[in-house]
Amino acid sequence: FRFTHAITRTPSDSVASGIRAVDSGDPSGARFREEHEQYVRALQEAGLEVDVLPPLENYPDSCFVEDPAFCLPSGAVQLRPGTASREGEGREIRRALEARFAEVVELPGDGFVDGGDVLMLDDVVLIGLSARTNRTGAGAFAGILADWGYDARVCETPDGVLHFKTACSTLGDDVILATKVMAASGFFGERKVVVVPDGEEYAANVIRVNDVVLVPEGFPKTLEAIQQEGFKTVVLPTHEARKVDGGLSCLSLRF
Ligand code: CIR
Repeated sequence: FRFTHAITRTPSDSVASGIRAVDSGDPSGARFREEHEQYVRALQEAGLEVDVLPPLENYPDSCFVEDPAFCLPSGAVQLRPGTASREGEGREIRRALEARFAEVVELPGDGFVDGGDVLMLDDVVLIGLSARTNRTGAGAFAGILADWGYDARVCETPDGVLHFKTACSTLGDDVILATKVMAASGFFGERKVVVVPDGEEYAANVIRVNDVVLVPEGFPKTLEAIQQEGFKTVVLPTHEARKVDGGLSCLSLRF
């Protein structure tokens, strides 16, 4: 499968008040936008046409566009992020989805799903329950996926992990990158799992974009492990995103 498009959103200055589990200082909007420009360029160099949506000052975390939507070849789903300050982000991204997809469906019911909790594998979609994604939301989302011909499996995200994909990523067909805890979960069946070395857990969130894997800067052991599997890598700074618990996958919707 090759991606042709991505949707991103420029970080606002209000990202300084973005949600975080542990405070390591506020991110700077200006520095974040510089990192974001490099990110957009890397997606373009990987062959994608990238929509860059304008910043939303009313939504500090809205540059993390992965959470309010999920995109598949069959259509896009407008999700309902499971934290009060982000709930309206689904509405905000809807028009951008409609510009790219013939079918856009809103998550039915009153449950919550953050796109960061959804991992697409070759033949199955894993939905991680978390503080942001509840059973009602996961069930409703699984229903949409079933209509579109995908099998979904609902999994428990390990404790202490914000989103399911904070701790794992798809590197390629049947190859997963995961933290030790996630690797031990059994969620990945027979697939090969490359385990992120201790101390580099943040680097479990990478994105495979066509011929390259985008990897956060500052995690040399993980970088080497990915390269040893034969993948071409591009290293990107995510220092500002990280201050508000964001990673590379969170910053785009790819399809
Ligand atoms: C949040 O807590 O919602 C944001 N500060 C970070 C979102 C990161 N998104 C993701 O992992 N998909």
